[in-house]
Order: sequence, then structure tokens, then C-alpha cells
Amino acid sequence: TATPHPAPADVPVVDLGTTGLGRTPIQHTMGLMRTHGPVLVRRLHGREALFVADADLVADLADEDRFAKHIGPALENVRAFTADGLFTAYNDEPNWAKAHDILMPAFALGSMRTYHPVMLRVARRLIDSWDRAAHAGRPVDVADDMTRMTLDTIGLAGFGYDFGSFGRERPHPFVESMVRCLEWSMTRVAAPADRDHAAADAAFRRDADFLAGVVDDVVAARTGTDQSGAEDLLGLMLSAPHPADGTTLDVANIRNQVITFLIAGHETTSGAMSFALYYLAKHPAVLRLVQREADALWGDAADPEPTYEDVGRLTYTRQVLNEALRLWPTAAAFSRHAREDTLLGGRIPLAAGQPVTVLTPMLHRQPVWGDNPELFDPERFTAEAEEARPVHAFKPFGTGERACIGRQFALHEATMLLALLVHRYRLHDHAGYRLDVKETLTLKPEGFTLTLTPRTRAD
Ligand code: MNH
Repeated sequence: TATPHPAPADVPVVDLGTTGLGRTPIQHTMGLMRTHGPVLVRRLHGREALFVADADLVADLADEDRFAKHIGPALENVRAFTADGLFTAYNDEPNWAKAHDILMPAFALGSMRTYHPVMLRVARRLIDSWDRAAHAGRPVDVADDMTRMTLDTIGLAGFGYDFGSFGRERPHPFVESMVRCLEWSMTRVAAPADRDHAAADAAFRRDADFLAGVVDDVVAARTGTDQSGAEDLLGLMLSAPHPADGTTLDVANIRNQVITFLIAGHETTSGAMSFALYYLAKHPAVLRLVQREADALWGDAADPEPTYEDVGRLTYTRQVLNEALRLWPTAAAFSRHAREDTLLGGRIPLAAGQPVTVLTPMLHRQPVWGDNPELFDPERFTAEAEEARPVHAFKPFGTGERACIGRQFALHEATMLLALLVHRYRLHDHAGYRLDVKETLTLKPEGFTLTLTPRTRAD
């Protein structure tokens, strides 16, 4: 097959030939970079894709005048169930700017004050469930429970809808369908064209229709009632007029946005908290420091009442989260394309429209991070250390105007929860867990379980 963009002369081309990518394309490509360096062209079934992790090149890609978000093959597949929702909209699709303008106020830092009580309420559901597990001496599956918590949080905070995930043995069916949709969109990219995908595609269609049905229920529960006072995401979507033309979002777009937010609003945050707990379980000295920070706020209160302001004071806990997101940024790649013909980093010729994918976990292991980048060390995120580092060396939330809109939301939710958990429990790595990163477009530690015991005053 002809490739539209031949690789520049000095960039290695890695042909995956018949091996393909398997079920862990991100980790596979990380491995390629460990062998071939932080700039490479990956050839798969005749298609070539340029991947970069070099800090200078990523800094250049952040130049919004010359580059823009690119919807690559994986996101094209995601578009099959989120269409022009914020995450997957093309830059010039009118609904991107419209929804962005309408929803931005709901994600300003100050808005977290509104979501704080809901986040706390759902955190308590998790704690109740972990208390029962601790009492019974039963291990908890960390990623599953983090996913229950983040789904319930975005459902309630965004849409006033209760998924009730802690009352269920298995994940909510929405999660199971969503995970299968994401896996389909990821593996379909690498699937050889000469194989028959009809069955997989039909199963995908059923899952996508199910997601849409859940969303229609979420919306139906709210339409017909007066939304003018509702400040959550759905309230804004249903009633806020766009500043430019006074119209609200249309029904089809609202459906796409709700699916988008239910997915984007929980998968990644859940993974981030799971990796943070993994590193805490493996680094007792760091765990002590997080506990000390929580203890300084809440003493030995049996049921602390974290305030909105408390979360801003949990600076070390925040460093731990950042460091977990450095090693395993849970949305592990984002793509850009050149607006016009240009030289990337002054040396790699790119044609207008040509895509480049940033492999974030490898960016986060480049020499700007020192000579032991695999080491988990929250000291990398003190204010001084951050100031000393190039700004674009850390990109877990993407870049520019298409960067993550939910960043403050995720960080508020995750910081508060981590502090509450370490304040309450001793974490036991009872199974001597070995990290196994599962990829469903996002990343999660698979099969990571902990046992818990209540902390006593003495520890
Ligand atoms: Mn989020 C875009 C990572 C939490 C909603 N998010 C992005 C992008 C990254 C990202 C990377 C950019 C993708 C690209 O350039 O193609 N998001 C994260 C991570 C977390 C996260 C690592 C948690 C940790 N995201 C959240 C939460 C929400 C959310 C929570 C919603 C409540 N994210 C979005 C939306 C976009 C986005 C919506 C698309 C924004 C846009 O293009 O306008």
C-alpha cells in the first residue's frame, strides 16, 4: 500500500510486519522507542505513523500556530460512538467551539466547589465498601473500585444520575459496554484488512446502541423539567445559550457529549488513582508522607469532613498523583497535525495535515527527567522542581485548546480520595503484586488487589 507521508531520512522505520501490536499497543510502542529512540515511524499493515517522545519536539508540537489536534485512526473509531462530542470533534466542526464555550465555566477551578460535596458523598460509598472488605479480611480490586467511584461521581456531578455502582457485584453494564467499545476502537486500528470483522463490528454496534440508550435515560430523567437553575453539565447543555448566537446544543450533540463525558470523565481518573495507590503500596516512605499530610488536616477523626479548601492544601498528595501520571499517563498518547508544511523541531519535514503522535509515557521518561526516570519520586513535582523543568516535559492532559477540560475535576476528586484512603487504612500488598498494565485505549493496573486494616492512633 502506498503511504502518503514517506518517513524522513534520519528517522528509523520499524515495520511490525506480521507481529502486529497485540492487546497492548502503547506498551509495545514504548518498547520500540526503548530500542530505536524517541522518534520513529511505525509501519503496520502498510500504514506508517510517526511517533515522538523527544521533549524538544513535543514542545514544538505545542505551538498552536503551527499544529493542531489530530483525530487519528483510534479516535476515528471512537467517533463511531461519540461523533462530534468534545473529545472526538474535528477542530473545525462548529459544535466543538460551541460546546467548549458553553461548558468551560463548568470546569473552571471555582466550579469544583459545586462538585465537592458530591465527590465526598461518593468517596464515602467507596469507604463503606472498603470498610466491609477490611472487616471481612477480603482483598479489594483497586481498579474496579476506583472505576465504580469515578463513574458514580461523574454521573451525579455532571448529570444528576446515580449509577449506584457500589450496590453491584459486577461493574455497571454501561462500563462493560464502554470498555468493549474502547477495546474495539483500539484493536480495530491494528486489525489486518484481509480478515472478516463483521462479528466484532456487529457486537460493537450493539454495545454502542446500549450506551446511547443509557444516555437517553439520563437525559430523559431531566428534560421537561425547568433546567434554568441547573448548573451541572447537563443543565448547561440543555439550557445555556451560546454567547455568540443564543442557541443551545442540539439533541444529537447532547447525546454525544453525555457519552463523551461519561467515558472521558471516569476511565482516566480511575486509572490515575489506581496507579497512585499501586506506587503508595510499593513505597512505604512516600505513603508515610501522604499520611502525615492527611493527619495534619484531620488528626485522628474517625470520619473526617474534608472541605473544598482542604483539598488545595494536600500538596504532597497532589505530587504523588502527578508522579503516578508521569510514569503511567492514563490517556497515553495524543496526536497533532501540521497546519502547513513545516519542519518539526527545525529538522523533520512535515507536510500540511501530516499527523504526529506523542507517546506520553516515553516523553515522561526522557533525559529532562534525570538519569533514573523509572524511579517513582514525588519530589519531581515540588514547585521548585517544576519551575526548573521545561513546561512541555509533562503532558498527561494533552496540550493547547484541545487539552483536557476535566483536569481540575480529576485532580480534585483524586487528591481528596487518596488522602481519605491513606488517612483511614493501612495498605497491604498482600499478593506481592507485579505491575500488569491493561490497555483499553486508557491504561490501568490489572488484577491489583490490596488488603486493608484500619489505622490506629499509633500508626
Ligand atoms: Mn480528559 C481531553 C487526559 C480526566 C474530559 N483528556 C483529554 C486529553 C487528554 C486527557 C490527554 C487530550 C486528548 C487529545 O489531545 O486527543 N483526562 C485526561 C486524564 C484525566 C482526564 C489523564 C484524569 C486523570 N477528562 C477527565 C475528566 C473529564 C475529562 C474527569 C470530564 C469530567 N478530557 C475531557 C474532555 C476532553 C479531554 C471533554 C476533550 C476536550 C476538547 O477536545 O475540547
